[in-house]
Amino acid sequence: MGFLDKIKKGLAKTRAAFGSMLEDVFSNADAIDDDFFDELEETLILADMGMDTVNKLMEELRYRVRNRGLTTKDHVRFNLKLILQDMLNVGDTALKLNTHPSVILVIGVNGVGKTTTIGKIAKQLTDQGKNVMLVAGDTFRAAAADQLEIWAGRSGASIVRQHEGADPASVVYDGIQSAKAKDVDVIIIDTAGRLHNKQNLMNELNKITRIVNRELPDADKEVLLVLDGTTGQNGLIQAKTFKEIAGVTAVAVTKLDGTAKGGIVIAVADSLQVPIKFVGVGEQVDDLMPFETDSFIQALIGE
Ligand SMILES: Nc1nc2c(ncn2[C@@H]2O[C@H](COP(=O)(O)OP(=O)(O)OP(=O)(O)O)[C@@H](O)[C@H]2O)c(=O)[nH]1
Ligand SMILES: [Mg+2]
Repeated sequence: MGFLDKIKKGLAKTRAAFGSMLEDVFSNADAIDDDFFDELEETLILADMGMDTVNKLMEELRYRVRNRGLTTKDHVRFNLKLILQDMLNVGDTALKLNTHPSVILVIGVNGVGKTTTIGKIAKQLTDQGKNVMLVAGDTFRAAAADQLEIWAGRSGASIVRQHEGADPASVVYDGIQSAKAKDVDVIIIDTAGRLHNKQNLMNELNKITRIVNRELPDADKEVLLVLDGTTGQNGLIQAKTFKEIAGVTAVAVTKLDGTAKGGIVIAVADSLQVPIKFVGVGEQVDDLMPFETDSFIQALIGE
């Protein structure tokens, strides 16, 4: 299955809801007037694009209609697409991993899909011939490292883990030493995502980051925030908190196959101003797609 077909399939629920509503808004409009704008606005909000992002988008669209003399529905539709694309274009969508080793620190609240996403990314990197090491920085439960180990097996990555309850920063330290000895290309660090105590989480992530920066000062580092696409506006609030405490450089939005509210991807990119680098569209190893703005918009709202 090609990239576009796969993302279309992954976004099927969103397409069925949002895409068809958008079709209706355009086909029912007699003119590009206030009624049209109101209905469009409502549709975007229902797709979970978030108030702030929708307001910004509507303002820009109205401006263009007024000042660029957009008179046909096709022109307006085309400009809507361009504005959405602009909103997603907030940085490079590819991971920057040019140093040996380079590091991906993966963060996010419980159950969003961190470990699964790590496994899928590891597979993509090993398929490119890279030597990948997974580090079990989620020491909260033994099962977390076991789950990571299964993904290491599936992807051909190595793994560094310690006992349950170990200090995550010490596991990361071990991982880095081992990675240096083994000529690893990419180190991917799993973390626990208990957000109910922000201070704890902040301390833990700070400690991990300090170790990474001290041991690998010149390495390329990505801080990948994983968000569950089905949690809607709640996910957006989590995203803002993590951005504040951890200097997020990349976002993966998972479980888009399970939601009709895929518009959240646009809200996240726009309000965080951090590029979406992956979208998850299923539980299998190849169900994580490197993000492509144009294909995403095409899958979301059609030609
Ligand atoms: N449908 C679907 N399920 C997904 C996707 N990504 C992850 N999942 C599922 O979400 C569940 C949680 O995934 P994990 O990877 O364990 O999440 P986590 O963030 O590591 O969770 P904790 O370690 O408990 O914090 C699993 O059942 C995954 O199979 C996706 O893109 N689509
Ligand atoms: Mg996990």
